[in-house]
Amino acid sequence: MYHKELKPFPQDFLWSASTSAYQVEGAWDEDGRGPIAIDLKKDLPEGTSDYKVAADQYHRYKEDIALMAELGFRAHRFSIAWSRIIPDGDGEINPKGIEYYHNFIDELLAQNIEPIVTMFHFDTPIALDEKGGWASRTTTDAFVRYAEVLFKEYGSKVKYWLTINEQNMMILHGHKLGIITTTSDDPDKELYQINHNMFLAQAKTMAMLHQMHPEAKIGPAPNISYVYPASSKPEDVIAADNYNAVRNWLYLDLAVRGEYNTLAWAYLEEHGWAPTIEEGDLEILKSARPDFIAFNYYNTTTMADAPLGGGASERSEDADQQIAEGEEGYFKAVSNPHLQMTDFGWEIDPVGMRMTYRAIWDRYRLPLIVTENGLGAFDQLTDDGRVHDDYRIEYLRKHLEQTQEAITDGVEILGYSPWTAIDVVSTHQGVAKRYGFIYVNRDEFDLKDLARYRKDSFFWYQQLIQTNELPP
Ligand code: BGP
Repeated sequence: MYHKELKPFPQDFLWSASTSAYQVEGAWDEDGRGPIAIDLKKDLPEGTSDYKVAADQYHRYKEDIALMAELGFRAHRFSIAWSRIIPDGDGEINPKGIEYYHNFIDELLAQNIEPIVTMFHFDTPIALDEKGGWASRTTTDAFVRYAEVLFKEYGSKVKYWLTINEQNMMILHGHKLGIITTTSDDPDKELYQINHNMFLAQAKTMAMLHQMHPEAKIGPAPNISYVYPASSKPEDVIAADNYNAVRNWLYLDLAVRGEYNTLAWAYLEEHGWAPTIEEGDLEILKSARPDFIAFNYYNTTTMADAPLGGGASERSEDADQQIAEGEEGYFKAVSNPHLQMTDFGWEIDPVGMRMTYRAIWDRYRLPLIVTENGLGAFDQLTDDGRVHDDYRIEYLRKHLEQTQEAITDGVEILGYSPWTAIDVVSTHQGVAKRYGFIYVNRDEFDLKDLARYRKDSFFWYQQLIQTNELPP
């Protein structure tokens, strides 16, 4: 298939960029916000900042939104911190937290920027962790109550809702990121119970929004990336297919079809990790339907057959949300020799993004929104008050070219919201790993003046949004 003419981006395409509360807001113990696990984490990777000040957006949101408006965002994806709204997760509602997000959303709307709200981005209130965390249905119920508060407060202002950010990465890599706590002596079994409880919370929440605000839209936001076989060897293809089931389709089959993926379920049973399913659970899972699928995409994964004794991954030690762990006897994660890597060892695969769009669309036929994609790099602020991040422009351009290819292939895509609108603290690699269009003047431990600077990518994205096409 060869296209001479690519279809244009739709006129109402949601050009956006993303952040998450704990990575951008700071003000970690102000105005009644309750603590989350990562606030108190003692063993942050060496040399990396904590999240207590982050980009200080809590105090500077007006300035940040003015910059977003200047850039031309049509939408902005951000998350609401559960522990600002209900500090201990399931107790009293905090009026200051409610007010903050009213102000934030009103400011976006005043600038004609459509809010895309993530309800939960890695930040379980610690008081709930102490009651058993997501392994307990106390947390599931608490989440549904929190969702109800959000829908009552903001439901008439917010059209696009995302339930849970990267549930799959919380299950597969949550320990490494310090965002999931397990207490039992069979942590993997506990993780898949956590997973099940999150699916229930998500399904109930989607059904509730549809009832309370039929005009609003809601979807899941996992990290989806297509899994390639290392070769055409049939055993490699089976390994890749199995990992696709465990990494990707388990999450979307539940969110969209309300059922466990067969291959993933077989994998869970074989390990003794199948969750306890209580009476009524399957009906709850079946009762909900998302309006769209949001997904985060950074790169693909490549898997080979994994005979016992052959190791699980070429890069087990580096494993994180984009460097797969693999599992001996099941799938062995290997590097893809056709791809380059970022400064942080993540493979770069724009064509894989087209493949990922196609795979999700083929399977579910729901409109898609990209809620993360982007390049983490060691940006340098230069004397002219700019960051010359041509490498980021290149990265975004290539992924958007493939997005246009996918649109031309017939995939329905509603919007693109790269990571990040403004520099934030990375999940485990500090402040130095920057993604933003807007630079924040601080280092790992020196907060400097936290001033904002426009990067070259800011002006590039501005032009793109103005013209609705990739700049020449
Ligand atoms: C995703 C998360 C984000 C995020 C991004 C980049 O997994 O949803 O919260 O930070 O990846 O990852 P990192 O910060 O590790 O570079």
